[in-house]
Amino acid sequence: LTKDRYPVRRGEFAILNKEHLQFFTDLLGTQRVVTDPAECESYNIDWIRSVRGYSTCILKPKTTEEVSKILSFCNDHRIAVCPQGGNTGLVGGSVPVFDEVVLNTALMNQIYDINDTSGVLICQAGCVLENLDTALAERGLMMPLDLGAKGSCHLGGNVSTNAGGLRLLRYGNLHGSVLGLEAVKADGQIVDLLSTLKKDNTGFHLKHLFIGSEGALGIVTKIAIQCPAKPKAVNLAFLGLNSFENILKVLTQAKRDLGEVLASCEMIDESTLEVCTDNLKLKSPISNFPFYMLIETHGSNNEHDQEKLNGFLEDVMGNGLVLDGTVTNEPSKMKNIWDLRERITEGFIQDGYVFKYDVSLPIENFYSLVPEMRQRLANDEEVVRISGYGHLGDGNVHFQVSCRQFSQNILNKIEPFVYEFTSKLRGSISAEHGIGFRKPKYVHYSKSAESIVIMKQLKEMFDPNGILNPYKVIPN
Ligand code: FAD
Ligand code: 2HG
Ligand code: ZN
Repeated sequence: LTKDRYPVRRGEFAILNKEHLQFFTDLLGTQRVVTDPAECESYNIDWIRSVRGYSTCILKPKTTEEVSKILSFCNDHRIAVCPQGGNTGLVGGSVPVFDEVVLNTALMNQIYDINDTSGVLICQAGCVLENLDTALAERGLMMPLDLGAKGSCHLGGNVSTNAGGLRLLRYGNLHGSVLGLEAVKADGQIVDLLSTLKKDNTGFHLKHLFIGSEGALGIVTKIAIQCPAKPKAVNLAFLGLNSFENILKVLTQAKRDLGEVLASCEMIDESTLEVCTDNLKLKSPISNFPFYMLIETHGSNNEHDQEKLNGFLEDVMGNGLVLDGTVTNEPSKMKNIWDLRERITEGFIQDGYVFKYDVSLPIENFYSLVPEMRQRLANDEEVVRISGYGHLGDGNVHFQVSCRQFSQNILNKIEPFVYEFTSKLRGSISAEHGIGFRKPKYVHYSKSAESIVIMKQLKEMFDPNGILNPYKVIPN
């Protein structure tokens, strides 16, 4: 357990023994305490198969009270705990590093209330995002967030990572839409912050500490979230362009011409689209271009929206900014187009090993990492592709370098260069995926020394024994 798989040492935590396991099975029953090594495997490996732990015990509580009793016991006995939702996280935060007990929220999947008038949904943390969206659709509502991992990720995982996704441009991030939450601290104390109010300035806004804290301060158990009306009209355009300069012009014009109906503005470069067309054999509705944009509108009147969208498209195609494009409001065609964007992560895995960077940059510099890195790695034959895509409307690029297999040589050429580059432009080295296990030592590129001290003080206050997600989020 202490062997040097990663450049970290196992903390002074207890090794799980029979008495510990007895406590867990007395509390949850044998069915909800997984110890079979084959069954434990999938909880130990992340979605992109980039990190693995060696946990021999997966706990599946159903209630807040059970979470509280587990944490109180673990805290008293110095047992390290890895909180886990759908295990779709991309920074190694959701799987143990060594033998931490995994506390998985899959069975905490109750929807308590959907209020048709206020649009507030209250549910447990383990509800799968897509299931919530389906339940809301029957009531004319939808989740304010959408991401490619929707079929697996849990709302508690989304809240804990402050997930962004494909419609943040229109509906904002979770600091805005989460109205309240309930969390359990490391010592088992239940913190009730489950407000459903839109306005509540009664002192410090404590819920925000749990939104995006990646399981380091507590386990989120319940959430109240503001859900918008499901749009009556949805239209999607897929456009081909020949330069990033033109992408910026089209973005500016989309914001002006589409105004309040603009819901998504994503971009994909040619090399990224190929992971879908070549690796996954998906079909693109238009021929090949150096860049593509997906622009989705959400509105309440299809005639009005189409008029706006068509006017905008006539303009950007007429003046040569967009070379080709297709527009649809047919659900199956929209799904085919969104697959080209949402399945990129899956497609990249087939290249081999992927060095992933999730960066916020000033919009003019959104794509600048790609040409810069192509130059730096021009003579490296190990590289399969260097590409960029992502949430253009939010200034969040997903920059990727894929190789047939992991290469220390390539890694040394990318890091810390990519972080220095981002920091110089006052960007963020993690726009939406978080810090997890992969990035604590790089936090200083985006956070001042004083902020890091406060992060450490908060960790000490919420989790003095450091049992929650050790080795992650907080820099040494
Ligand atoms: P997990 O992966 O299980 O956990 C993530 C982190 O949160 C871990 O540190 C874990 O310890 C902690 N955690 C989980 N549940 C809790 C809880 N209840 N209480 C406290 N801590 C908890 N992310 C985006 O932001 N935008 C995207 O567009 C996006 N698209 C994706 C597409 C694909 C195909 C994939 C695989 C991932 C994508 N992600 C995206 C990353 C990931 O899906 C999100 O971070 C998601 O929010 C994680 O949810 P999860 O339930 O899988 O959490
Ligand atoms: C997306 O926007 C996700 O598709 C995943 O955030 C990005 O795989 C990635 O790096
Ligand atoms: Zn993303």
